[in-house]
Amino acid sequence: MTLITDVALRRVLDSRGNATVEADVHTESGGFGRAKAPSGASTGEYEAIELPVQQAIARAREDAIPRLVGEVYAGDQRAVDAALHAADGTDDFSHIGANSAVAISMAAARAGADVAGLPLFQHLGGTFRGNTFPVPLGNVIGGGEHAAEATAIQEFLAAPVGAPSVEEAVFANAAVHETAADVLADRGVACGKGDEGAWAPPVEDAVAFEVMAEVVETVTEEVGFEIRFGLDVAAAELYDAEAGGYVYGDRVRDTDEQIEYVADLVDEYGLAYVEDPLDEDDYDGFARLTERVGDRTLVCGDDLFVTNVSRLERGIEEGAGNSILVKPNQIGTLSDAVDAVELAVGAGYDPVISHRSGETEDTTIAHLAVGTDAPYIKTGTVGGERTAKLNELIRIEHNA
Ligand code: 2PG
Ligand code: MG
Repeated sequence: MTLITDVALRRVLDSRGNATVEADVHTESGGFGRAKAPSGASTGEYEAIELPVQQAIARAREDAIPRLVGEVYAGDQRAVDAALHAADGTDDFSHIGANSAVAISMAAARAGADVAGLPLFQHLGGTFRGNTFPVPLGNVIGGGEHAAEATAIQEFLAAPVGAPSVEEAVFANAAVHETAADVLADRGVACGKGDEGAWAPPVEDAVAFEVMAEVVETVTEEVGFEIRFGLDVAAAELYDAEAGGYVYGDRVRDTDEQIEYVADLVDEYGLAYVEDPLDEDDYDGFARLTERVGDRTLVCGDDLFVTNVSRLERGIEEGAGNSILVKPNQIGTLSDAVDAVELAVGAGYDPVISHRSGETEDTTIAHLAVGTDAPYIKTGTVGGERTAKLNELIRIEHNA
């Protein structure tokens, strides 16, 4: 029996030193699941609402937990997530907080898996998935909202598309990260790291492109399989309507120029992936860019789609992008995240399961990526809260 008998919520630390919500779910037969909410810095305007942690915990205790304890089976994820929605009563989790909701949703999934004696990815639907694994996209150099005085583009990501295994891919990304520091040092650039462990050098984006091109070529030769790179432009953070477009230091690019710029980068550097190349309201710009380069790169919507099926439906209708970033805390529950994955796959969009810049040692997204057979996962290269997911992927690959 997986009837939920107790849900405990508490405040714990995330990787930025901020507070986040941890949930424990217990079931009748002794099943147990624990999960933690992540947190974004470059959050999309249309994301579900993260409340201050103590408020999120208090409201969930008052309104959500009574709808779960003694009422819902932990193994029935749809029922758990429906109860969370009913307890919240809004369309953006602004009453109980998406941080409480997602922690409870993921902890219940873990409790359900525990009772069934299954690894979480199998409980989440991975039984029939075959032997494929997601390609890990790893943040190597970055700036934007994740680091001060660094690149304008938020993330330069290693994409080990030719890796024969997750394990090889994870180590290739770590090698790209390490080699990037050497190449930056050779250029006399000393730097620290941003929120996700990527190098945060005080250089123009053009320098980061040169460094990434050199590094992926070097490491490709070393490992013997193809590594490309990609970007999260996080363009909503650069967009300033009053300034007339996308602000890169002293330079402003209007929408036409931005599309031209990104399309040229795709061809010049053979980019495998471009996330949020345009503002979060610009479906038309996404569609125009996808028309131009969508046959040779992934054009991924993060702030554009916010893991929301309504926004994705509009994107599919308009041909905006060919890929969606999937972050469970953007939408609040695992069921909603899986709905977004299924809608995407049905429309030929590649789902990329993703971490947030503020993370914990929680590994749920590694299981979600494998369980839904997602072709990509974006979860950093180094740093404990990132390696927690990467090492879990290796364990899953090894059936450990
Ligand atoms: C993103 C994410 C993760 P944040 O923009 O894709 O890399 O950043 O969690 O700050 O939104
Ligand atoms: Mg993003």
